[in-house]
Amino acid sequence: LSETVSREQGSSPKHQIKALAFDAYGTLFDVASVLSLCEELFPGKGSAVSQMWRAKQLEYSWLRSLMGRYENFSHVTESALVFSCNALQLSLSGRVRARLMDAYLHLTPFAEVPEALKALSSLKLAIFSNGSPQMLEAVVKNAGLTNAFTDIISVDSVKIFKPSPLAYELVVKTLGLEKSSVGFVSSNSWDALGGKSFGFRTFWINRAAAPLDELGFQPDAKLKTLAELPSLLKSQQFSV
Ligand code: LAC
Repeated sequence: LSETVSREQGSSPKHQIKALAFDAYGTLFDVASVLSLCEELFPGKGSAVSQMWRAKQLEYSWLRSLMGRYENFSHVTESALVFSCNALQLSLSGRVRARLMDAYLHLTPFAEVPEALKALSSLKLAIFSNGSPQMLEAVVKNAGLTNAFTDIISVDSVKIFKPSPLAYELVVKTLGLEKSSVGFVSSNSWDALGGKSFGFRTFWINRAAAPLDELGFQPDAKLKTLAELPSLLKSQQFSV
């Protein structure tokens, strides 16, 4: 009986996924693509810089959200770069700083992204990111993906970063849909779980075969790459 109930609920229009919101950094765009520039600018220290830079960028976004001291993601990203160079005792000239910040506007999309987006285009597709509107517009345009999305939603409108529920709420308001009709796609486990906690149907893209964060709940599905998403969504469970 419970199987029948969940199948009926699963196929009712109320529970149908009508839109997908994609995280940007690490999900659509490969932040590791700044690694080669870091290595060129800081020989032998490229991976240390890029790893600390990304970790601090996220940490600063969470610290600022908890403190109620929002600054946009470009500011947070630059502060994290300055900190990382200080911590690793590397000098950071204005010119190098500008080149590294510019790399964030030219991130490479993961190889399967353009085709996967095409295969999903019967749904409403949006980006939902911590990135500032200027950063997002630039990275999407430089990757040639402008036409793939109906909306580019930045937390900048609510001035708090993911995983605050106030941030995810912005997607619901912008798209005019119920939470349960939105599929949220992220390769950042903390973000996938943040979206799940908020009430989205959540797809965790786990390219690195990383362990899931221990928060006591699970995303709706775990995928290796975005290429698996179109067929998964056609399955009865998601009834697109
Ligand atoms: C983003 C970060 C969290 O795009 O990856 O929002």
